[in-house]
Amino acid sequence: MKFAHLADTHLGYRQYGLFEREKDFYEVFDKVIDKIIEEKVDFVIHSGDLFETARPSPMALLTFQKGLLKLKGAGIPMYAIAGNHDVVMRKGSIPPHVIFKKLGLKVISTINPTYMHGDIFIAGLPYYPASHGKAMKSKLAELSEKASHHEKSILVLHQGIDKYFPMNFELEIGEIPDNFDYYALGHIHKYVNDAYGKGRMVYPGSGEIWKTSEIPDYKKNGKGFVVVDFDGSKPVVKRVTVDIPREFIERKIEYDNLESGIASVKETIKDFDKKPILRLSITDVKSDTSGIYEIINDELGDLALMIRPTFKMEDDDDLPIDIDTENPLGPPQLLEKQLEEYRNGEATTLGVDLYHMLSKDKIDESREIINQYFDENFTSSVEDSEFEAEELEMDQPPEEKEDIQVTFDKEVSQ
Ligand SMILES: [Mn+2]
Repeated sequence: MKFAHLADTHLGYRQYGLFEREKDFYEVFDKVIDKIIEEKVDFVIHSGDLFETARPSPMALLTFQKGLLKLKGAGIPMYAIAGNHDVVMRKGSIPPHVIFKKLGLKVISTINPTYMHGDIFIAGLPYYPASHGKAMKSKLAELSEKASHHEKSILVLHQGIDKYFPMNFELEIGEIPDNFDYYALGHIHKYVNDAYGKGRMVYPGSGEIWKTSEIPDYKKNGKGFVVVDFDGSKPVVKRVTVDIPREFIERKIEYDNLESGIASVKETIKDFDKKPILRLSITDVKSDTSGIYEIINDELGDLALMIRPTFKMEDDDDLPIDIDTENPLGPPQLLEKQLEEYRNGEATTLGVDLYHMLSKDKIDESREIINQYFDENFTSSVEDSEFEAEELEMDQPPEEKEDIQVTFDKEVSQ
């Protein structure tokens, strides 16, 4: 028995507000489905954040439907949980996954947390925020007890674990039951493949570069999914990578070598099939930034989907510690000093970048970096705040119960 495990496909995400980026996420999903079929697996597990939001656009829904039907045509069923992005747990709310049950999607939910695929026991839970840790742990104990009656078992979760995600986690590694053979996880957008319990614990990572902080992991592990051979005494995990449609190019250019730096970037990207996203960091800047913007745009504008330059002024490194009346600080430095109290380097950078951009009336660029900052830092906490304590169990409407139960019984009897 072989299965594919993927997660965090975030269908419908429009990075930088660009439709091209939304289409990139769809394109990579199509490729993943084709590769899964090539791998001749018996089933697929999706560990959450299938969609970017709990209210996906028709195009996001259609992309998933196309993939699901392709798998169905190849005789490959999919099991899926909701992640923090694709469910809003208000009373009566349901994840978009439910739409696809009639097309064969096996939704793993709090009401219907277990399935049998042949003799493999598949159990899972949708995303639980840290505030609901107690409820989650008691559910995990129940699933662990059930798994103990089966030879082979898989646990599907969409959570951060302290060992891999120390900044923001809901579970400590020791709190996860250790009697499963495979842990099909989602939520962390980087590739993790570790020993745990009776077998392996895997985060396949996200399908595309959702945050630029994922670029180092992308360079190391690529983007894609895993295929798990479940026949031996231990699961054997194979990484399958999928080319993402366009590259992110990061370059540091010294102001004194601006021309040759830009020429070198131009040389790198001139033959790319799809326009890349350029992240240029211009250092030791000795002039006003609007002139540099113009040069960059003139030279590279037609070759890139988007150019995101940042500027480091020549004297940024040696800030005076106290305000010296002989040599007063300039406005950017004063701003930076003021922002230091928040102890948040990214917020300080944003503030200073905004100062430089708005001084030059770069309104659109300013709006863009604000949106980007918001996307990268607040998206998941905004979703979390929509959670209400007593509503946790409601990820399926009551009238769905009977229907789910029928599917469940049918699966068990197979
Ligand atoms: Mn995600």
